[in-house]
Formats: sequence, C-alpha cells, structure tokens
Amino acid sequence: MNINRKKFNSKHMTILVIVFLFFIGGTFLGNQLFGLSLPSFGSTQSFSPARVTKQQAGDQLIVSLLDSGITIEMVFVPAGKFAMGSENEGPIHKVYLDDFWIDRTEVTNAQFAAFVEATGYTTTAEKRGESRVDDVSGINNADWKHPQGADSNLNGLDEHPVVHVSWYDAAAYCQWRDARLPTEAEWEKAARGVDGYFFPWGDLFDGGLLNSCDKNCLALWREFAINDKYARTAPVGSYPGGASPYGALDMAGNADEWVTDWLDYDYYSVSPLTNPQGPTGDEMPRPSLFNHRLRGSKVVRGGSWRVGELGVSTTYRNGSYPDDPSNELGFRCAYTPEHIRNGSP
Ligand SMILES: [Ca+2]
Ligand SMILES: [Ca+2]
Repeated sequence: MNINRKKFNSKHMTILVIVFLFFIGGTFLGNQLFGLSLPSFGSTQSFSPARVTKQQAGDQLIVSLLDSGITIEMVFVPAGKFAMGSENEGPIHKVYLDDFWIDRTEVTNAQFAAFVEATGYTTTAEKRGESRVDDVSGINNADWKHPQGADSNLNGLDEHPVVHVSWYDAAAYCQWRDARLPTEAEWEKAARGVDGYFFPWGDLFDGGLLNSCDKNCLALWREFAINDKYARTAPVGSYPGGASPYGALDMAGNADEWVTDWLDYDYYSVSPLTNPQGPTGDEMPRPSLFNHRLRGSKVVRGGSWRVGELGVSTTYRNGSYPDDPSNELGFRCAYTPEHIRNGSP
C-alpha cells in the first residue's frame, strides 16, 4: 500500500494547480514588469548562440528595452588575450577573456528612465535625499533626475549619461536587462583593444576626441587649450573619432564608470590570468600603503568630464565607495553570450 498516494487527495491537487497558476502568472508578470527574460533583440540582429559564434570584433547588437521604444547598441569583443595594466598600474600582465558584448556608450538618462518606469526602482541618492555635485557632498535633493540639485532637471539631457547612480543602482539596471556590469578586465580590453593603446583611439592624447575638463569645465585645473563644448556631461557618442578598437565610445571621459570589481591596487600581481573577477574573500581589498584610503571601494574607470589627460587613460584605476554616487559617475553594461555562460565552447 502506498501511503503517500492515499494522502494525495483532491485538496492537494487543488493546491498544486494554484501553485502552478501562480508560477505561470508570476513569470508572466515578472517578464512584463521587470524584463527579467532575455533581452528582446531588434530586427537588425537575430540572436542565438550559433549566431554569436560568427560575430566579428566591433559587430553591433541592438537590444530593445521591453515596451519602452528604447534601443541600446552593444559592441562585440571577441575572446582572446590582451595586455592589462601599464608602468603606473602594474604589473602589466596578459589576461584571457571569453567573448562578451559591452554597451557602445554609457547608459543614458532615457535608458535609465525606462528601467525606473518599468520597475519603480528608487536610487540610493533618492532614498538619501542628497548626493555629491562637482565633488561637494551633501547637496540636497541631487539625484539622477536632478543632476545639479533640487532646482535642476533632465530637460535636454535624455541622451546624456545617467549620473548620481550608486554601484548598486548600476548593477540593478544591468540585471534588469539580463546583463551585468563589466569586470575591470573587460572594461580595459573594450577600451584599449589588444595593441595596448593608452587611450581608446591610440597612444597620444587628443582633447578633441573626448569630453574632459576643457576650457568650459569649472574646475581649477581646466585645460584652456581644449574646447570640447561641454562644462559637464555631453550626449553619449558625441566624439565618434574617440572610438575604441571595438567601436565603444566615451571610454575616456564624459561619465566615469562603475565596474564589478572591488578596488585593490595590489590585485594585478595575484589576479587569475583567465576571466579575472576582482578580489574575492571578504569583499574588501587587502590594505596596503596605497589603497588604505579607498578600502571598501569599487573600481571606477575612464575618468569623467571633471578630469584631464592623466585621469582618462585606458589603464588608470580609481575607486569610489559603492554607495557614494556623484554627478561624475555613471556606467555601462556587459553581456555574456548564453553558450559561454553555460560553459560550452
Ligand atoms: Ca568638457
Ligand atoms: Ca566614460
């Protein structure tokens, strides 16, 4: 006699049906509200693992955000080794990375607004009621919708990079797209390619190819010989001549960019040489003479509109506390093809 079968009566069946319907309904609602399914891809690219294996460096992927009319361009970075680091950020070491895609530009205000509209997400700065503006902390009501504080707004800024996003806000947006923040190694490879470029376009600085602290910038160290036309952020993709070898834009300047990794200035000497993910363990970088001040920081890359030549190189490493947003700091997302995620060749 099977006791379990005896106990499995019509009441249990009713509960099972309810659970099943709840699961189906929840999945449907989840997809509708949060876009948790795979991103839907535009008509210019069909997407399948087989298709991805044929991608070439710099190929473009169009991602449509569900029901928002917003599209996102991603560029392809093929698997292989590249030299990471520089004389200042060392040791220089060869790193192998799998195939990945990365957003062509920083995430824009319009793209972030689609995420907030779909999910009702509230950013760290909004919860706190203040953020950092032009490196002054505690500016009341500064947040992504009010980049200079309470009296400012997003008029004319739809295509500018979203700023005042914490690392957590950035990670949540990317997750909504079934994407993620790039690792520090992915960011650097996407920015400099395999020829060790010191800037996305080559080895020599050119103030006409990026939005940095030019003559319009309000900081004391502004560079009067450069006119990039913007005092703070510029619309993403404003400097096509500054593209990286894979076609990624604004990898130097405009918004500084969050990446996945915790900051540890000693990490390059111990990091794995294949798909490094940043320091692990207690999620705190090991203290050293140089990184003590930034203990507990996430790496930020590329420099912002508020820094000059030295801060916008493809190798320069800086950090910020993950819950410390500012009007300099934005991000872009990365995406790993599904067959790679599943561990297939
Ligand atoms: Ca500028
Ligand atoms: Ca940037």
